[in-house]
Parts: sequence; structure tokens; C-alpha cells
Amino acid sequence: MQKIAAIDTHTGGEPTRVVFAGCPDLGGGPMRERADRLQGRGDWFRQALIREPRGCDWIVGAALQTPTSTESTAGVIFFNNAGCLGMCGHGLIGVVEAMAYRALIAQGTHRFETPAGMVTATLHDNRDVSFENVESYRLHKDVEVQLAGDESITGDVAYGGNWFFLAAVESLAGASTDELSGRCRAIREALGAQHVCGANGAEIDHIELFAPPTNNNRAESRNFVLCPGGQYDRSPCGTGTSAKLACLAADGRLAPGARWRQESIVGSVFEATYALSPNGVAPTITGRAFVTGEVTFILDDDDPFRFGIAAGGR
Ligand code: PYC
Repeated sequence: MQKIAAIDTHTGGEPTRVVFAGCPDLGGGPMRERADRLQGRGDWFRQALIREPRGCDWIVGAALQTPTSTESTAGVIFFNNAGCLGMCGHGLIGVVEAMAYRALIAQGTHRFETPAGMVTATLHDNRDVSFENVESYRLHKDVEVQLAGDESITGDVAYGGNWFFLAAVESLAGASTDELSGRCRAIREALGAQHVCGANGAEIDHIELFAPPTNNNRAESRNFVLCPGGQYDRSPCGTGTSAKLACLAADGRLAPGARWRQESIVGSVFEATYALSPNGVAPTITGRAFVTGEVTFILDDDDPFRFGIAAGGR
């Protein structure tokens, strides 16, 4: 029998399962290498926490790690139903809230090592969390992607800790999340078929649609983000908002230090600003997470579903 201790949170509606104990030993070294090991010999752990009956497809896991530097608060590896993520903005806000809930950190600024690089997060006195993300940049502008029939869509390719294709659409109102997910899946498949990639051939595994905001949040924009495992982000997506800032900066549509309020498909909001950095922008994203549960998961050796129910039911 194995036990895994976690705190569940949500950030703008998107859940994060923060694991404090029970993660397999991933060895030392940078978080990128440990994420590879988690995805290899440690995949049972990801499956047990994300798949049914303990999880669901839209939970993001965050395994806390001993950092490589004494100046860092923690290392963290994010994972979802498809594998590991380079960075996860809503997830980092969840990590900070969970660590504060456990009284492991106080108000102030903390450094986190992630597979995408060092990220600094500040816990404010009102419990908001701001994080300064890894350098974000636009790689390609106005890429035209051919879809089925004669249809095409034009968007930008940008990095915000994960790779994104970002496209403006007229409206996000009136379409169901199933319809929007289907559209984003078609765009992702078309990007693959047309060999549109991130830097060094990286797969563009996040698709982000933008439209004018539709509610009362005083937001500048509303988005819909499809994540690699086919689920949509309920939050405005921290890495996706970072990629958006990189595009706005490159187009001269948002000045350094100016505020951008990004609303999600469920109406939650992240506030964002950026500073210029050598090859793009250094985004700062602010949001709030809430603890939803404190759980010790049990993986009973006799339980045929201790590693979850695989796609297709096996
Ligand atoms: O907030 O960066 C984010 C994120 C990535 C995938 C889901 N959320």
C-alpha cells in the first residue's frame, strides 16, 4: 500500500493537486531532468493522481521537489492527463496557496525551480499571488493554418513556459466548450500536419482563442485555452496569458508596466503586466487560489485501479 499526501486547490476554477509526500524518488538535478524521470519510471504516480477514480482529466498535478539551490523555496514538476508541463501558471498560484495553508511559507517572495526555468512568486497580504514567469516571446506572427474545406485561421506562435498558437475569433459567446474544444483540436492537428512548430521543433500543444470580454470583469479580453490532453483551462491560463503579453508587446499594443486583465471562459480573471527582457518579455501574472481539500490518497496493492482507469477503460 502506498500513501500520497496532497492539497487540492483551484485557481480561477482550474484545479491543482499539490503533492507534498509520496512522489517517487526522481533523483537530483534540474527539474527538466526530473520531469523526464517522472514521465518515464514514475508515470504510475501521474496516472494514479490524474486518472479516475482519484482524479479527472482537467486536474493539473504539482509534485514538490527538494530544490537544487538553497536560495529556492522548492522545485515543482507539473503534470496533467497527457504528461508533464514545462510550467503552469495557475498551478504555481495553487502551489503557493497550498504551501501558505500548510504554513510552509509566509507573505513575501519565493523562488521556484520549474522544468521551464526559475519562476519567482510573491504571496501578498490579501492572499493574491503574483508570479514573474520565465521569459516569454513571440516566434511567428500571422501564421495561416489550413483547416478542413476552404477554411483557414491565422494566428501567432508564442512561448510563455509552454508553446501556444494564439488566434483571435469574433466571439466566444454562444459556442459550447465542446464546440470550442473541437475547433482547437482541429487547429492543433492542422499545425502538426503543416509542420508549424515552436523553437527547435517543439510541438505547439496549447491552442488559445481570444475574443472581446463578455461580462463585467473590466477585462480586456476573454480566452479559451485547450491544453495538451484535450481539456480546456478553466482559468485564464498563466502561461497562455504570458504568451499573449509577448504578442501584445511585439505588436506595440501594450506598453511595459501597463495592465492587461485576461478573462477565462468561466469568467475568472488574471491581471498581467510585463517588463522588457533581452529576447521578449518578463510577464508578471496575478491571481488567487483557494484550498478545496486536504487528502491522503491510498494506492492499495489489491486495487486493480490503483493506477487509474486508462483511456478506453483499461
Ligand atoms: O495556467 O499556465 C497555466 C496552465 C497551463 C495548463 C493549464 N493551466
